[in-house]
Amino acid sequence: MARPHLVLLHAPSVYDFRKEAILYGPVSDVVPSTPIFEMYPIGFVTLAEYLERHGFRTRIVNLAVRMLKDRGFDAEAFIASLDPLAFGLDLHWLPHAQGALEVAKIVKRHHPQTPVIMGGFSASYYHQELVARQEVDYVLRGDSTEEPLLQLMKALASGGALDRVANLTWRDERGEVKVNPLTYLPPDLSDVALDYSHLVKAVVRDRDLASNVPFFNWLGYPIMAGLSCRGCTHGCVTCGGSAYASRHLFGREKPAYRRPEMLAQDIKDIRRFSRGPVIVLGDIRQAGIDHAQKLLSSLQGTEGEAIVELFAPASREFLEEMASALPHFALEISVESHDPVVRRAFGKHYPNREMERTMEYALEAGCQRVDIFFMIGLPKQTPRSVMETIDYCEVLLERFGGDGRLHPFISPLAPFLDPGSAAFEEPEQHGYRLFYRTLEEHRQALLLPSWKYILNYETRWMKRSEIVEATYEAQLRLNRLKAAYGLMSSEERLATEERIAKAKELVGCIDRLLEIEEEARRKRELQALKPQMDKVNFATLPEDRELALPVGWGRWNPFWAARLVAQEWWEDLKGGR
Ligand code: B12
Ligand code: SF4
Repeated sequence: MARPHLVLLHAPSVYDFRKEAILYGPVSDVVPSTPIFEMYPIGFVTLAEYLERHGFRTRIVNLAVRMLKDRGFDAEAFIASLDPLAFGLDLHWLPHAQGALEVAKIVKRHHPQTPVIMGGFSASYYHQELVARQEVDYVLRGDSTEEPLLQLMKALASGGALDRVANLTWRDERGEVKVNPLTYLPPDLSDVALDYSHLVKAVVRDRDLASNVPFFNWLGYPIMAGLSCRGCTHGCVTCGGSAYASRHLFGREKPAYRRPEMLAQDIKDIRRFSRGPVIVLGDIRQAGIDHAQKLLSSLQGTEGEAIVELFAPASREFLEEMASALPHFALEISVESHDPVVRRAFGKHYPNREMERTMEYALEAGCQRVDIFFMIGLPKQTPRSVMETIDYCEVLLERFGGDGRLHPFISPLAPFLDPGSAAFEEPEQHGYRLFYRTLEEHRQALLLPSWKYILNYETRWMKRSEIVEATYEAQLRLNRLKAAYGLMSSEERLATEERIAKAKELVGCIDRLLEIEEEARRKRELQALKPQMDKVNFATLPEDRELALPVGWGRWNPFWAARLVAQEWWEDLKGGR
């Protein structure tokens, strides 16, 4: 195996999650990860592809999945065994503040001379605080760092000047922090490729399946993404990727779009080797309806499950076009609240009837599934309003739920209000109160024993304890409703109910233990609760955590995968690797 130039490491949100006694809460209920957020940013795939295209061998190591899969996996020894020219770590999502910094420290302990590069949305926000730490050498800012990372790798390989690397924050020989200008901000996505075949080949090249999988259950549910844009035209006040945040953080005035023909090709390429679902990230109408129609006509009749996001109501004609292009399409719609006043305060401006019509048109057009998402912790939202949202779910299920295609979800805005979002920057104006602001404060908060204290905010309308209580109550009621409408079996309903009851009990226990003044005893008693906490934290993980290829074999096109594997073996042989 040849030595990689760059190793991209993805840390769990809390490095020592296997030892720390923490009740993470339902923070990852609507994403494929567990609460330690083991999924790496898809940017890892575009970064790796870009660097390899320009001659820099890049290896992805999902430490979080490896630690989750194998309780005995020694992450530190593994890091010590690597020997690249540089390490890259994502601090994309702020919930990784503790894990990513701890991994950076381990890297420095074993490789004091090897540069540590960080990137991602949160790294961009906290770039100065990051490079002031000894364990971090460089931060690349921006939502598009493929080219700046290549410039940095070239400079590191040849001893070139660092002040010319775009978007770089670094320390000079005197330890002074330098912030290079944000000069790289591509206006479109023509130069990046979300090429998953790179992953398949890397598995063969590095003889390492577990390090490459994007999240724990990916082999069983191999969802892949098509990227329609970077940035967003919308202004949701709690979102760190909104138009407001992109402008302030990256100087992005409008999103960078992938050309429709290119995006259609990306999706068809995925289809060649995977029969799993493809999610198209970003509402495809953001660049205008013509752009969306061009994409749909290039996709005409594409088979397989395609998940499409809608950020606002859609017309009947549009949904019919969608059905003709993607006959097995599913929709994801975040309406946030049943109450248009709350929704407006959040930054979404449409009445319920328009979205209800959208659901009706979609289902009539043959949409396979409509997922509707509601959130807890919003401006102007009270505990009572949260319960009324569940009443509204019943109204929707009564109207559309007959054949099981409509699926409502409710989850808390947790663990953190996004840095860079309008609500984080101007909390009082949006009715928020922040408990933590700096990176270090968030890092420390992640080690607190309950999500009630990890939450970095409360609102004028709900205290942290009310957010926690309303979440469990709403999830309990929604669970019962879903069982009544045949969306889950009675065994599933009972199992979820038991888990929620256990979680509520643990929140209370932790509160009581936190009153113990003697630190050693407090820690000991919290530690004694860890097995029960983990039963709730990782309830969705199988007991037997082996990852093996055949798990989701039916979802793969074996001929195409075999072709990619053979190609890589051939390259291996030719290159004498
Ligand atoms: C798609 C998306 C998702 C997908 C993730 C797909 C994936 N694996 O990346 C899903 C739906 C699963 C998701 C989940 C979550 N998300 Co999200 N997500 C987005 C969204 C809409 C687009 C991001 C995107 O596609 N970017 C394009 C890709 C190609 O680039 P990228 O992955 O960002 O990587 C580039 C740069 O960030 C940077 N970079 C990243 N890592 C590194 C590392 C190094 C070393 C370097 C140099 C550069 C670098 O360079 C990359 C290439 O240019 C943004 C909002 C927005 N409009 O941007 C929110 C956003 C990023 N998500 C956010 C959050 C909070 C979450 C969750 C924590 C929510 C939750 N509680 O469940 C989870 C975390 C999941 C996990 N890790 O397990 C916040 C992050 C705010 C913050 N600063 O913390 C955002 C900004 C807004 C939001 N609230 O949704 N998300
Ligand atoms: S939450 Fe709102 S602002 Fe953020 S990416 Fe989604 S639609 Fe855009």
